[in-house]
Amino acid sequence: MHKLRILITVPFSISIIIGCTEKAPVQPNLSPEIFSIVTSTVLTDYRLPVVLFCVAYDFEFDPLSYLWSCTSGNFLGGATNDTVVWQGAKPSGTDTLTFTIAAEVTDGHSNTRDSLQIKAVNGDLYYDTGEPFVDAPDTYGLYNGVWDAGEVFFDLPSSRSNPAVGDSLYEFPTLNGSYDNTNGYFDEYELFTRPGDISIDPTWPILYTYNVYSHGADWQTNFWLYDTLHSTWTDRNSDGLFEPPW
Ligand SMILES: [Ca+2]
Ligand SMILES: [Ca+2]
Ligand SMILES: [Ca+2]
Ligand SMILES: [Ca+2]
Repeated sequence: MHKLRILITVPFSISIIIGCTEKAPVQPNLSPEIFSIVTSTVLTDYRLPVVLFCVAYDFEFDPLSYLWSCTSGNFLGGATNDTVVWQGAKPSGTDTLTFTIAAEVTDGHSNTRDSLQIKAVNGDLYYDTGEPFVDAPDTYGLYNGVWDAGEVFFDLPSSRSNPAVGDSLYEFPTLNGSYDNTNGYFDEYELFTRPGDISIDPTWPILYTYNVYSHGADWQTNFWLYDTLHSTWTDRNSDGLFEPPW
């Protein structure tokens, strides 16, 4: 009984093995490779779009499809090309928001994913100083660091608006003849002012980087551009242009 079973099964097994070796071997698919995601910047003002480019390759020359995603913000013009334009959401106040941007590439068989982080800031940082003035001592010889009626001040141009964000109401800043105190708004002269060190000279609580007697006439032609000699604001996205936080 046992001898009979061996005689039947052994030739059958050999025929299966021979049949397999005759077939062409199945090549596994090679997944597409993402070499890098190239970005125009990793730190931006949230109002400024960022261009991203996914550098991907398929070693079998399969056609590639792209799909981008982000934790927040929008892809202007779609998210299915190798190059996309992304714009972040608005951070609150002067916060910095971090976004993760991901690209997924497929050759129709398998996917490859890569991502990077972009930080978005809500404008550049300036000092809300009010116009520079000469503080006067009280009867005890002390300076209070704030402008009081009668103290000498230097009138500087201001319009409290900004062409950098397409403000159509922008008017060239003009002198108004009165003292402008700290007001919670951005005034153009605040590109060039910062609180002074009262321990150095208490009569000048606000430092101004141009000649105060010129009343702004000696400002650079384009005062929105960062100027290492005179600008007192922080260019948080390093684009050399002032974007006020609002
Ligand atoms: Ca004072
Ligand atoms: Ca004024
Ligand atoms: Ca102000
Ligand atoms: Ca800037």
